Amino acid sequence: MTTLPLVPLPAAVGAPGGPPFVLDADVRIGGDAVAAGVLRRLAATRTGLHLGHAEDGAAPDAARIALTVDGSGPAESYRLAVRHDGIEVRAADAAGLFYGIQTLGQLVAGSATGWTVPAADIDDAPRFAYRGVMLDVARHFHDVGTVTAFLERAASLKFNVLHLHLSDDQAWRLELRSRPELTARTAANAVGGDPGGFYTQDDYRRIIDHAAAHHMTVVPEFDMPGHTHAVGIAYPAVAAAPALEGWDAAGGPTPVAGEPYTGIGVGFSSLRIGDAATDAFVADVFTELATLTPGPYLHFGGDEAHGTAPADFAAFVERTSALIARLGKTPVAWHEAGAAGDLARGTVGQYWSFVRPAEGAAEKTRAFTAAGGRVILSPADAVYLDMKPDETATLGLTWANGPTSLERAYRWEPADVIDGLSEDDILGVEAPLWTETVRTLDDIDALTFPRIAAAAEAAWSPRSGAAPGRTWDSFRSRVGGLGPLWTTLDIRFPASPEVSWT
Ligand code: TNX
Repeated sequence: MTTLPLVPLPAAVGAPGGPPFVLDADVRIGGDAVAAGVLRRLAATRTGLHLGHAEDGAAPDAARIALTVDGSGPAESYRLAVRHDGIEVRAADAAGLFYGIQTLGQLVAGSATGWTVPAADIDDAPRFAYRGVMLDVARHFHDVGTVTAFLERAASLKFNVLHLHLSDDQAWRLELRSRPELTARTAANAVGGDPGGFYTQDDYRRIIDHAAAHHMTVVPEFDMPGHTHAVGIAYPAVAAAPALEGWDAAGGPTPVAGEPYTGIGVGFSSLRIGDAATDAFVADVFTELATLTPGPYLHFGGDEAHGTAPADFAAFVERTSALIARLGKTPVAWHEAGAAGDLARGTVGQYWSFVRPAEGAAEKTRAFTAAGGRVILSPADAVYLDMKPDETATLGLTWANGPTSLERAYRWEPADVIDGLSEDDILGVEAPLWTETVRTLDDIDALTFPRIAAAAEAAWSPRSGAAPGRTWDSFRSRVGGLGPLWTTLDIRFPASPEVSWT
């Protein structure tokens, strides 16, 4: 049964046997109207069939596909029952119903005689509440259409968070009324001198609305106190001079204060800490970001601040996490921030060291749980989507023990990465796509697929051993069965040789 092409693997899959459900133009969808719209669009894309809606007022079970939120079961859970004479999806909430429909979409099979759905009983709920993907829109700008295409891909694999890395040394990408020079003076820039861009506040709202319609929360990041060379172009008073001693230019240009930085080196820039102008700047940008962002999290970066003195870094982390908490949001920071000053209670840490933690990384990450926060796991050698998938890849980086095969992306267990974290300490899993080498949606697909499917399974499915089919061999054949669906969704996935495509 687990060879059904289902990714992420559901918590429980049963095979009642018997004839399949035949999906043809006579099928009617009843029940929840919003979910019915989602299913109609998915069915039309996958099969070309335009399914009707059961008449208004008709009992949901009069239709042949019934979609119901019944409020039972854990958050985001659903039950899907397929028999030859009908399909029923019952869910705890609207998100669960959306996920039941994504599962149903994966089950639709084509043959010479038409479309069918195999008889099945699925009882499914996520392992982790936070299932994220990240897109770096700072190194290269990605327009609203690209971002929405990316988040739709992720939502179809049951991810529920879109983390946007909105600022870095190269540029600032979100228009702020309080600090208009940020985008005015830096947004045209990008790595390699490529075209830039930025989101107006309307654009940002469109992304948030599109994400919400796909049951995804947007987590915005302004990266500080490092990764701030662009801030110094817009507001020179708040930036320190570039710290270039021992700095690795990664073969590219050397940063010059006040001029665009188009290379991909990191760790040279810093805000000027302990200065009233800097405090006012940080307060302005996060206060405005809080008003623009309905979701509960604001990410303040904190990674690779090699140009910031340790005492200054500690002071910055303390102040900024407290500021965000005062704004009524939960602060999130990369794990380095855990080593520094007192974190505001509940600050979430995002771990980006390896599956086997590098020196000090586990300890820094545990500092978040000690301060009452939880942890997002993004082990770079497993879930960094920007690592080359193999030696021949033209896109991507290799610093995280790269290249990263699909098998390596799959074979890791979230609870085993950091000693001393309980299952409850883990908020979830996030797969970041940094875009030093990534310019277009085709580039995004080429690096993201199929490894995003491995991250989805780590985030959603029971741990290895806790469900039949939660194995590498099952996974590579289940992914292989998704090829036709991904093709109809216009995803330009590379035909990874590690997958048995069908
Ligand atoms: C490290 S991971 C970074 C980013 C780079 C990425 C490239 C992290 C928090 N910082 O600045 O884009 O590596 O893989």
